[in-house]
Parts: sequence; C-alpha cells; structure tokens
Amino acid sequence: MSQTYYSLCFMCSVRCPIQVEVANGRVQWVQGNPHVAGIEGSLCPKGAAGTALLYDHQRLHTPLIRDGERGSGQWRQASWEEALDYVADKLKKVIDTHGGRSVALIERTNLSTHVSKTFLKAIGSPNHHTHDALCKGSVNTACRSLFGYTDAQMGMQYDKAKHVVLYGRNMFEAVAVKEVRNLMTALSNGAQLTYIDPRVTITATKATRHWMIRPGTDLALNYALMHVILNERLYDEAFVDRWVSGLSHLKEFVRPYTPEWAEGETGIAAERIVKLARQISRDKPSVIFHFGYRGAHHANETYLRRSILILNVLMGAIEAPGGLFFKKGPGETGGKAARKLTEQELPKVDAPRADGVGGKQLPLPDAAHGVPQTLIDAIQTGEPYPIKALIINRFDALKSIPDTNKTKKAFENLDLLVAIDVNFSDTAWYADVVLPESTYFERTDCIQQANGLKPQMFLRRQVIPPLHETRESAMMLKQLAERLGIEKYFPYNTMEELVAWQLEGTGFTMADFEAKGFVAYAKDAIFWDRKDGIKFKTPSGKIELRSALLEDAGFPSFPPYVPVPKAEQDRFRLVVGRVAFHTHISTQNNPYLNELYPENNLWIHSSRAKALGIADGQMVEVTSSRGSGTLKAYVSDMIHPEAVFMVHGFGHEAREAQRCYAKGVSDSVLQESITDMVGGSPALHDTFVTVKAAETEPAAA
Ligand SMILES: Nc1nc2c(c(=O)[nH]1)N[C@H]1C(S)=C(S)[C@@H](COP(=O)(O)OP(=O)(O)OC[C@H]3O[C@@H](n4cnc5c(=O)[nH]c(N)nc54)[C@H](O)[C@@H]3O)O[C@H]1N2
Ligand SMILES: Nc1nc2c(c(=O)[nH]1)N[C@H]1C(S)=C(S)[C@@H](COP(=O)(O)OP(=O)(O)OC[C@H]3O[C@@H](n4cnc5c(=O)[nH]c(N)nc54)[C@H](O)[C@@H]3O)O[C@H]1N2
Ligand code: SF4
Ligand SMILES: [Mo]
Repeated sequence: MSQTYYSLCFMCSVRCPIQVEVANGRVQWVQGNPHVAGIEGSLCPKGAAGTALLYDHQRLHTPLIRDGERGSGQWRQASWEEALDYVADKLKKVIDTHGGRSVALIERTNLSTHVSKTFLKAIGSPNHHTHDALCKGSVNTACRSLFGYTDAQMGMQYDKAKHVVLYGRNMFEAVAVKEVRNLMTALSNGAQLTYIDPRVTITATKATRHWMIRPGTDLALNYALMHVILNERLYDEAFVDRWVSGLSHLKEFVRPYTPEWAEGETGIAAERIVKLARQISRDKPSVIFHFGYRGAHHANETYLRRSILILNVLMGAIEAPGGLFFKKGPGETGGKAARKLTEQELPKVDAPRADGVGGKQLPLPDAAHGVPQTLIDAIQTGEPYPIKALIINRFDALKSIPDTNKTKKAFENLDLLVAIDVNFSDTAWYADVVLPESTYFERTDCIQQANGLKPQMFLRRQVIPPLHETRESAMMLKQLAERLGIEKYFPYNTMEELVAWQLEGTGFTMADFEAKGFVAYAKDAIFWDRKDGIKFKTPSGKIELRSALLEDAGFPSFPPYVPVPKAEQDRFRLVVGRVAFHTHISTQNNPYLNELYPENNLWIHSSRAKALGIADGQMVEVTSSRGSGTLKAYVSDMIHPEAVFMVHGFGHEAREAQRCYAKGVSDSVLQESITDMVGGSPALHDTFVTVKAAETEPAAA
C-alpha cells in the first residue's frame, strides 16, 4: 500500500513544497506538490535526487568523536548519550572559564533557527550567525537603507512582469522552482528579459538581450540608466512625488554619469543603455530590476544593490503588480503567526558581538545574521574576547567562508568544534564531534511561516522513521540544554510537541496540513494602496534615497563612483557561481548529482588561453595570494576576457565523501576574505588569480 505525504524539500534552502510516495517503508517517489500554485508537480534536479541522499551509505549514520588530529579522519563511533555528554562537558568548561559569550554558533538559516537562537541567549552568548551575510548581507542592508525592510521581507511578482532585468541573477541555473516557473509564465506572455553577465549562462540563452558586461562595473551601468531616466523624465512621477525623498540629490549625483562615460567602464554601447532606459520605462510599473544575490560581488556591494533598488523605485515598481512587493504576514488578515521560542522571556545578553556587528566597525549589518567572516577574525585574534567553542549546523565554514587556510588556522584556537550535518562536510571532517541530523524525509521540522502576497504556513513532516542513529537538530539542542540546566526554555519532548506549541493560538493544528501540506490565511493577493497605504519603515515613512540609516552611521548615501580594483595584465578576476545540478557545497557527493556533474572546471576566454598556451580540457593551475588548485580548463568565447569562472563548492577534503573527494577546486581556498564594511557581504569577486598549464596531472584520488 502506498501512502502520500506533503512536505518540504531540503536539498537546498528554497524549501519547495513536495509530494512524497512511501510504500513498504521506503520512499518510492518525490515530486513537487501539485496543490501549490507555481510548483504544480515540478522539482529541480537536486530535489529529484533527494532519495539518493536518503539511501546514501556515505552519509552520516551515527555520532562521532574525533580520535586523532583534527582533520585526520580518525573517529570513534559514539552513542548519543556519550556524544551529548562530551559536548555538554566541554561547553560547561568554556562557559565556566570564559563566560557564555565565548560560545558561538553558525548555521544556514533554517526552520529551527529560533531554537538555536534561544539556546545561545540562554547561555548568555550574542554570537549567533547565519549564512545570510555571506549570501546577501549587503542586499539586506541596502533594502533597509531605502525601505526599512530587509530583502527577506520583500518579493517580486515575476509572472505579471512585462520586463525583467537580471544582473548575473542566473535564474535558469541557480534555481528556485517557483520563481523560475513564474518567470517562464511572464516570458510566454511576451515579457522582455534583459540579462547582464560577463558569462553566457543558460539564462543568457533565454533572454531578449544579453550584455557581456565588464566584470565589476554594473554600478556604472546603473548610474547611467538613472542619468537617462532622470534627464528624460522617464520615471513614474506620481509614485516618486508621493513616496520618495531625496530625488533632487540623486539628480545632481548622477549628472556626470552619462551613457558615454558608462560605455568606457562597462563595454556596453551608450546607445544601448539609452534604448533600454526608454524601452523599460514604457512598461512601468510592471517591471523588475532584480536586486539579486550574487552577480557582481565587491567591497562596494551595498551601493550596487541600492542602485538596482533605486531603478525599481524610479519605475514606481513598488507594491505594483509585476513589480516588487513587501511580504504580508498573518497580521494583514487578522490571523496569528506560529510562535517561536525566541518570543519567550529570555535572559538579557549584554556582551557585544564578537564579529563586531553593531559596533563601530560594522554598525549596519543585520545582527539577526551577523558576519561569519569577521567571527573567524575574532576566533583568530581572541579580540574583542576569546571564542572557544563553535557549533556549526547545516553550514560548512571551511568551504563557505573565503580563505579556507585562514579559517583552519583560526580553528586551532577552539577548545570545541561541533558539526551538525547529514554529510561528511569538510567542517565535519575537521570537527571534534559530529552530530548526524536526520534527513528531511526522516524528521518533522518547525513551522515555515511563508509570508508573501498571500500569507501561508507550510510543514515539513517525517515520512519515514530515521534509517540510522540520527536526530533532529532541535532535539539535539534541547538535550544539550538539559545537560546545561537551561531546559526550561525548551518546552517540548518531541518535534511534534514543538510544532503543536508553535501552532497554539493560530487556530490551526498539525492535522490541517495533511490535505495539501500547507494552510493559507488569505485567498487573494494583498497589495497595499499605492496612494496612501504603503507602510515604509524608514524614519520618514518614505523611500529614503538619502538614507538616515546610512548617514547616521557615518556612511554617505551616494559616494562618488570609484572603479573596483582592476586585474593587472597577466591576472584574471576570479568569479564564481552555481550550476543547476548542485547546491553550493553540499550535493557533490550525492550519487545521482555526482554522476551528472562530477567536477568543476575553469572557464577562460579563448584569446587569453591562446596567449598562455592553454588548450580546452587541459589541466591548469590557478593561483591567488591565498592558495592554488588544479582543474580542467574550459576554453570558450562565452566569458569576458578579464575574468575566469568556476562553479563554487568543489575540491572536497573529507575522504569519506568518496565520490567527490579531491575532485575539482574549492573557490574558498583561493578567495581573500574581504568585507563590504557597510553591508557585511564578503567581496567574493575581488580576488585576482594567475593561470598556467599544470606541470603534472594531479594524483588520482
Ligand atoms: N542549482 C542551484 N540553485 C541555487 C543555489 C544552488 O546552490 N544551486 N543556491 C541558491 C542561493 S542560496 C543563491 S544565493 C542563489 C544565487 O543565485 P545567482 O546569484 O543567480 O547565482 P550565481 O550562480 O552565484 O550567479 C552569479 C552569476 O553572476 C555572474 N557575474 C560575475 N561577475 C559579475 C558581474 O560583475 N556582473 C554581473 N552582472 N554578473 C556577474 C557570474 O558569471 C554568474 O553567472 O541561487 C539559489 N539557487
Ligand atoms: N567561497 C564562497 N563562499 C560562499 C559562496 C560562494 O559562492 N563562494 N556562496 C555563499 C552563499 S550564496 C551561500 S547561500 C552560502 C551557503 O553556505 P552553506 O550553508 O555552507 O552551504 P550548503 O551547501 O547550503 O550546505 C551546508 C551544509 O548543510 C548540510 N546539510 C544539508 N542538509 C542538511 C540537513 O538536513 N541538516 C543538517 N544539519 N545539515 C544539512 C550539507 O551537507 C552541507 O554540509 O555560502 C556562501 N559562501
Ligand atoms: S530548488 Fe530544488 S533543491 Fe531547492 S528546495 Fe526546490 S526542489 Fe528542492
Ligand atoms: Mo545564497
């Protein structure tokens, strides 16, 4: 007998709703949840490879305690009692000697993040971090500087858009299923797609126009677009007059940034820039300049993201169908959101953050996420105070923070490094204790409060019991809390009890999720009234082009354009990105996905390759100031000559991840750790490399 369940995918963090068929205790089939608009049965390749993770004999099966040098791969299997006692004892020692603030935690934002935030507060530590600053810290700050909302509180209505501009937002490869399907709907309805990337990606091949921009110069392009839009009064005057402050300042600022000037910076012809400004303004306000995730990634990133957002503002594409919107929560419908453990009365934490967020150096990055790369500095230097224990959950610090060798060195100062994972990540391989989490098929998770045009709640639910000695991270933290005497903040004994606690007062129960996997608070899309009803959270209640947030912290709203550092003659700018077959650093060992895309290669322009005597498919050595690696060259005209490109996430060091061990190169080994001190993002594309033919083939793994 087959049983159908609705749940949430977790092959990446997008959390697409899924339908799972289980028969004879085995997961037989997974597809997108057909009841969810925009999903309708679809999954991406990684989602379809979920069962390969579940049944992979190379994933983590039991708790492990290190039995040799860090990184030696010598382990002893431990019972849960033993492993949790071990971690709790070490934590107690750190807390007794250095105080609770010396314990830090980094995780990929997930549905149980409120549990780990509670854990840290309860022991008196301010040092909770999420991956978010590494992903879009500066996007978050840019959004707050203009609207008072974070990027996570904003969305884009692709399906109704008439023109979408993507700055390296490679939507057809760096996939979120619903987004890409909604974009396809818009394209089939005749929308235009302008794609800007120094590389020809799959998205470029679907676009109305692709501009191979000089890497790192998108800001110049945007200032020129604004110049034309303001000069020719192409903007949405009614919207701008009602909601925007600081327009005259912007006009003055962009005056020198003509399309002709931008052509010199970007390599994009001035008349094409003028044409785009005129064309897109005809479709306003149903247009989207995607504020993005990655694309150009430099120390001035906050200003690039602001420039993209401001283009939307000038088009009036805010709270407009086919434009940007602010996500609506249950409160908009008179409903109540699921509770979080952080809403309890918790001890007040006085210690400043070790990563500097909220202090003089980094006043603006969002303290809800922190800045993981400056936490590494704190661990290394012991300043402002020692960090002695680090718990890493669903995150791989050695691969996802630039400059792996620096991170490893910093870790020498830790008395305890714990990894909670499903796989042998490089961080797990380097840890003192590895705590294996149950996969998303084997566990119930906390409620997903999905705010948006129509607020909803989703539930990830267990569809089969754990196949091995694994648990949920929220249970691990609760069991550690018991050992540390702080269990009163964790009022549950099972995940089902925790979910029931969350749902109290919402009017919904777990049973309500069975029919379709979600519950909805509203039937129709909610837009605020563009005349009077938009609730901007800035001090002035308007969109602040001149930003109080920035200027009060001592940063200008419009610093004069300074080109990003240039690649010298024999050097290349290293740019990185995703591929449709893999999630960042976590799926390279998945049996199906490994077969489809086993290693990364180095994209290099044919003219540069020729000058260096490099042929397509040849092994090349890439070297930066931080490290080097050897991988295959992909020689092509599909990349700008100033850059080389590699897919992020390869070059794994954990030997037990046997399929991907030592395949390809890790970008983090090469990248310098440079931070946008306004927004908090790492400047991942500010590293320069040299490339030469490799002298010898690398040893077989
Ligand atoms: N398959 C898959 N999908 C994913 C993910 C995944 O790991 N795998 N991860 C998800 C997450 S967390 C994220 S953040 C998103 C990332 O989504 P994207 O930001 O769309 O993804 P990337 O592949 O990082 O895209 C970077 C692109 O920017 C280009 N680029 C480099 N330099 C410049 C420049 O100076 N200007 C411009 N305009 N472009 C430049 C690169 O050539 C590359 O194509 O993807 C999400 N979706
Ligand atoms: N050098 C460099 N650094 C980067 C980036 C880059 O392009 N280059 N990209 C940045 C971006 S956009 C992002 S979003 C981050 C992502 O950074 P990470 O969060 O580190 O990357 P992921 O691949 O999402 O997965 C992290 C870990 O989660 C584990 N995992 C998977 N499922 C589960 C689960 O159910 N439970 C637990 N406990 N663990 C699980 C995986 O095995 C993996 O070890 O990296 C950022 N850092
Ligand atoms: S984008 Fe793919 S991997 Fe990510 S949640 Fe959706 S189906 Fe799963
Ligand atoms: Mo990301």
